[in-house]
Amino acid sequence: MRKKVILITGAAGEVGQSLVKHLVQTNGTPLLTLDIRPLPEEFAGMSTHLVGDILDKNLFARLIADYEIDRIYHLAALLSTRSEFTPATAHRVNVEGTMSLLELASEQSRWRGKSVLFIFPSSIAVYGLPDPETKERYSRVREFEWNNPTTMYGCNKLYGEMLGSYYAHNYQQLSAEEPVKIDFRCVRYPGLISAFTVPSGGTSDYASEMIHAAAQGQDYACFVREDLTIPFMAMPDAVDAVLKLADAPRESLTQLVYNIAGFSISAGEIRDLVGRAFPGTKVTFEPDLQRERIAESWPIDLDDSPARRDWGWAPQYDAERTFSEYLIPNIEKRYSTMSEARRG
Ligand code: AKB
Repeated sequence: MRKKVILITGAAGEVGQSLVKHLVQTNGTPLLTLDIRPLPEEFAGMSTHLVGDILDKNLFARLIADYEIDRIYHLAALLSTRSEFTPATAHRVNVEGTMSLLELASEQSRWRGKSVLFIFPSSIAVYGLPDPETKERYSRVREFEWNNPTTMYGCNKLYGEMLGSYYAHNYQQLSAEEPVKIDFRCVRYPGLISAFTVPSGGTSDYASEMIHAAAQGQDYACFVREDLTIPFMAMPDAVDAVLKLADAPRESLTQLVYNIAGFSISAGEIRDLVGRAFPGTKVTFEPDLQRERIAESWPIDLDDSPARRDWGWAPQYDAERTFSEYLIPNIEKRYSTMSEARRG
């Protein structure tokens, strides 16, 4: 008898940890979590956790044999900066890894005679605005505009979206018998900010790095210039979005890929909020022009009206509330606990 589960890849990552905590409280289906890293101790008993590589074909054969996978949150990915240093590895993880998961979902859909729901987090990195003037003119981009990614990661995510749409609409379209197709759904995330985890390998990381440095009383040199603006989102909204999209009736969706906006903010405005929360911390702007160019090619904001219309998306955290109610209280608790632990 195969055990019915929800599969989460990249579960030890930023979104993964928040999603596991949420699903354990709200969804009765057991969780099967997969990551190349173990989950932190506090997650013990919350899921069946597999430390493994999404490129490991043997691992997938085991998953197919042992589990009935009802839903997949495919979060595993190398982010934009990391991917620029190892583009070929990024392609393998971000594209071939996604292909393996789509094949797994199709195989399970065929076996169950019922679509597997496949949630895929894409990114603002699929966009490529050619210059600051165009970025100003198209300040709130729509899903079909400027899909010209300038990074390996952006290319991987855009192709991942297309692969998901293929498996959902056109998979095995020449076979005599119509196959049971997967139910693929995707959100394009802005930069995400968590109070409980520090990001690694992304270009939007400067926001979290600045906040977490200030919380520890450390000065921070920001690698993008002060007035550079891109959209961000608080982690609770990021988790809420994929849960809401996953629970939306299929017939209410008019597209498979959705922008979701949080708040659009410049690096200087983040510095101001950090300065108010942690008076005395020093933030300087020492742009790394190569990394800055990547963020410069990303939009100022996103038009997320289709998500609002089709599945009732509405972010709960604007910049003010993200800092005052989510980040500052939790980050202060995190670092005071850590320093107490250090003092032993
Ligand atoms: C990155 O910076 O690479 C990610 C993203 C915006 O998708 N945080």
